[in-house]
Amino acid sequence: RNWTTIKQYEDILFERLGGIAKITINRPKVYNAFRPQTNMEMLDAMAYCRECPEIGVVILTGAGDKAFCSGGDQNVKGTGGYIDSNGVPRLNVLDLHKAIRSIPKPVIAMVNGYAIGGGNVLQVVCDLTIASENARFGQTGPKVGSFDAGFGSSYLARCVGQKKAREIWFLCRQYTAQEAEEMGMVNKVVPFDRLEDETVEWCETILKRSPMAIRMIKRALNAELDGQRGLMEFAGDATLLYYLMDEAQEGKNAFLEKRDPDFGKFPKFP
Ligand code: 2NE
Repeated sequence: RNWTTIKQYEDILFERLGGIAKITINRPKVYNAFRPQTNMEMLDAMAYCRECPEIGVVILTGAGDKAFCSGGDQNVKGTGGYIDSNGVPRLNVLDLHKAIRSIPKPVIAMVNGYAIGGGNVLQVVCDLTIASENARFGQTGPKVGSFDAGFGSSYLARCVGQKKAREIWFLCRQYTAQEAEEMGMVNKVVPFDRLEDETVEWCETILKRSPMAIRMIKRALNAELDGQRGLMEFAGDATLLYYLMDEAQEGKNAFLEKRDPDFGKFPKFP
């Protein structure tokens, strides 16, 4: 496939194929563990995807055939968080979770191997997950001195149920791709050499659908979990739709033309 590079980074690849963007964590020596810089680069790429009107869907994956992402890079974990090049401790993968939830376009995790710890949380937070047969899933926090009590717990439980979510976190076991699919953590499992084809096919199908309809559905499904922030994002899109109507234009035009608005001509739907 002829992916073209959108922008060069150190820790990730950022490519495009028509309306599909692909972000690949490219740190195979550490099984695609992330450091603060990795997350900053992914945030930058996500911001590009959000702004670019031609991009309709984003794939998140890992380089190679071993790992999607093995979570936070334990080599740079220090006191207070993952230490970046300025010596500042951070847990900025949480900003990436927010960006994945907030971007009004589907984000698909293409899980090509281990999705462990913060790597599993990343795939959980994505809208859809397609995994290869060799993929393995699991949390390790309570084994290695960490936990994700955010989306990595609450949204995981929405996907797999409360009992299974507690099992995943309390026991820190690994699960096969098939087990992950059966428990509702993965949409589809395919052989490794089919992974990208299958994911691109899903993307192409999504790209044929109404972008506004998909946007509103993502917002509604998020709002159910995201409380006031979810409602705010949903409301923002309701306002966007209103701004596209003549009725909203009439209010603005009347103000600029220094006259009373004539809203009487607009229908009052049942
Ligand atoms: C992923 C897993 C299960 C793979 O096991 P295996 O036996 O197939 O490979 P190995 O030898 O463990 O790993 C291969 C290389 O990748 C490095 C390893 O150190 C090893 O390097 P070399 O010895 O060959 O030089 N590597 C793997 N994961 C790494 C990591 N996270 N950081 C740095 N180097 C890593 C196995 O490797 C594994 O269990 N990895 C650790 C997973 C883990 O505990 N991640 C952190 C969880 S905490 C977290 O991510 C988190 C959170 O809980 C809350 C918020 C944010 C983040």
